[in-house]
Amino acid sequence: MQETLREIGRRFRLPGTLSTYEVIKNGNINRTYKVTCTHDGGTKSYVFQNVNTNVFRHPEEIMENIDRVTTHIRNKCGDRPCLHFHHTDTGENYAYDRDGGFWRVMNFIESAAAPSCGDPGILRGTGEAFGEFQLQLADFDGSVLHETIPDFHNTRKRMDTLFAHAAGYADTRNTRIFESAPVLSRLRMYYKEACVLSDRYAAGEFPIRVTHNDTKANNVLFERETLRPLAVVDLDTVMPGMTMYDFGDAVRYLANTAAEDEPDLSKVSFDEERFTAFAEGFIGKVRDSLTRDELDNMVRGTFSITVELAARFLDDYLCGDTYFRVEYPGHNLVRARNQLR
Ligand code: GN1
Ligand code: MG
Repeated sequence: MQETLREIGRRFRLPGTLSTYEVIKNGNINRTYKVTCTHDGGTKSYVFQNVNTNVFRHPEEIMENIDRVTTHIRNKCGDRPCLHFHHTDTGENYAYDRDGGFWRVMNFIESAAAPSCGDPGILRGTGEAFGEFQLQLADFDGSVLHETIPDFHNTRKRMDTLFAHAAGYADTRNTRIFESAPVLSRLRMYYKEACVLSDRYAAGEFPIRVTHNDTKANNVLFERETLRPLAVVDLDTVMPGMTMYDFGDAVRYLANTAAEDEPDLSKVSFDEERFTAFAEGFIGKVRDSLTRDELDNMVRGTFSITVELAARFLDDYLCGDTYFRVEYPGHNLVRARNQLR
């Protein structure tokens, strides 16, 4: 790995020599490293990311999106640190390694921390940060963005895909299909309700907003000293979408008293205090920019995206864990059950 990171450092013309690196364990898709270089007696750190091109089929398009979005936001950040991507000597904000791996390099914000999300102040800040992000993009023309993953939050398509795969395995010896049966039947029960919002969105009944689409709490960085939100990261899926799903995905993750992949379901429950703290932060920011219809559907958004994630995890389980990174064979099934709880 060290050799690849060195090679990538050279491609991005980073000054100095690579002295240390560590894996940043955050995310189920890409691989992220903190890389520290020594230069002129001092050290400087960077974030290197190896993008999963099995998930993101056109990674150059993501980088074009990110360039547009960060340029737009940078003008609104004031003196707060923002995400900044480095460029190669040929002017791209990405590079391929010798084995065809796709890499990007960004600044490591030294003053930032990603505190764990039980604290109400942090949760309110998380809501404010995602709300603010939405506001910053309110005057951004979403039609210039590539759709990095088509139908990413099309709940009906996600669930139909799962059901089609399940039907395909029905008469086979795939043992995973047996284990999935209770989860599948719960999902069939929720199907109609869960699709309401994305159907209405597809029918043009909601305003098209530019949304983050992956609002996990650990995608907000905080200022270490003041514990104020600093920056929203993970911009791979910034695309036109529904604000109710941004709200809902955050709630799905942070109002859970356990991790999204906790196998002991007795630890999984909905914490109303956490929900309230986040909701006050988020809604407080965006309230005046949303329609009544959107505000009325925030809670439905939480339900829908949670069902959608259960379907995506279960689908990946059935298909042999090719999408989300897993640490053990039943990991995706655990994730799916956890969402349903
Ligand atoms: C993936 O890799 P990460 O953690 O940023 C996924 C999200 C899911 C999330 C669930 C591109 O995000 O949609 O909500 O896992 N990202 C993609 O933990 O599929
Ligand atoms: Mg992500």
